[in-house]
Amino acid sequence: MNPTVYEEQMRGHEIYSRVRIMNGLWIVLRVDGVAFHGRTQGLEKPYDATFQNAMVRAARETMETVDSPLCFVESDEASFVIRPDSQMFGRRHEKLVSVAAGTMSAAFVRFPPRVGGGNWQFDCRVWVGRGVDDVVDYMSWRQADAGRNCLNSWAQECIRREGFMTGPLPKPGMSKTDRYFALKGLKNNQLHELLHKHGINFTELPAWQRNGVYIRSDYYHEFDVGKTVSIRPRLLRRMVEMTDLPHGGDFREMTRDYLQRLVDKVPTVKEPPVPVP
Ligand SMILES: Nc1nc2c(ncn2[C@@H]2O[C@H](COP(=O)(O)OP(=O)(O)O)[C@@H](O)[C@H]2O)c(=O)[nH]1
Ligand SMILES: [Mg+2]
Repeated sequence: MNPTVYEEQMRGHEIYSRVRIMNGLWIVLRVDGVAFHGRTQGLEKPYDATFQNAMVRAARETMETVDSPLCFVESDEASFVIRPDSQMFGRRHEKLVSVAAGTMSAAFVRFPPRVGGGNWQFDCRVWVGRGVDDVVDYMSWRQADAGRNCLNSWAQECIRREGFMTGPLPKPGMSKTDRYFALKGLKNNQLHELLHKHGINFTELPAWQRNGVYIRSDYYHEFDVGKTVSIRPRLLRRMVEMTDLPHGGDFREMTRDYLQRLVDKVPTVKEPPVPVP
C-alpha cells in the first residue's frame, strides 16, 4: 500500500486524539494516586509529612508542565486549574491528561516518601467549568473532601490507638472489618467526640490536613524606573505555597478573588511574594 495512504488510514484510527476542550471553558485536571491506600501502609498515619512534601513538590513541577497557575493538593490528589484561554497542548484532552499524570508520577518518585515505593502512579481526569463561580464551587467541593478525610482518618487513628483492631471483639459475630467500618455509621459530632477522648481538638489540627494546600502563581508589578518620565510596570510571577488556608466562605472568597484577577490580567498581590525554596 502507498505509505502516505497507509499513514493517513492509521492516523484515522486515533479518534480520541482530536478531542479538544472548547476555548472559553475553565479546565481542572485532577490527578489521584493509584491504589495509594496500600502503598502508604508503612507511612505515618494518618498524615505523613514526607508524603505531603512529595505531593506538593511533584504538583509544583506538574503546574509548570501543564500551564496551571493554581493547584489544590489534599491527601493523594492534586487539582490543576487551567485558564479558559490557555492553548496548552492545543487543549487536547488526551495530551493534557496523559502529560499531567506522567509528570506527576515521574516527579513524585524524585521526592520519595520515607517508606513505601515501587510504582507511585497517578491517574488523571478532566473537569470543566463555565466560569469563575464553577471553579470556586469545584474548589469548595475538594476542600470539603479534605475536611471529611481528615476527620475520618484521625478517627480511624484513635480506634487504632484504642487497640480496637487488635483487642477482643466487642460483639459476637462481629469481624475486625465490621468494627473498622462501624466508623462509617458515626455522625460527625460522634467522630469529633471520639477525637476529643484522645485529646485531639479537630480545629487545632494543622490547617494543611483539614483544609488542604494551595500552590499558586502570584503576579505582581515590578516598576522599571527609567531615565524618562514614564514608569512602565512589568507583570512578574512567583510561586507560593499556602499551607495555612482558611475554609468555607473565606476560602471561596480568596479563590474567587484570585481567579477574577487572572481573568482581568491584573496583579494578584501588591508586593512580590516571598520566594519558596
Ligand atoms: N499513611 C498515610 N496515608 C495517606 C496519606 N495521605 C493519603 N494517604 C492514603 O491515601 C489514600 C487515598 O485515598 P484513595 O485515593 O481513595 O485510595 P486509593 O484508591 O487506594 O488511592 C487514603 O486512603 C490514605 O490511606 C498520608 O499522609 N499518610
Ligand atoms: Mg488514590
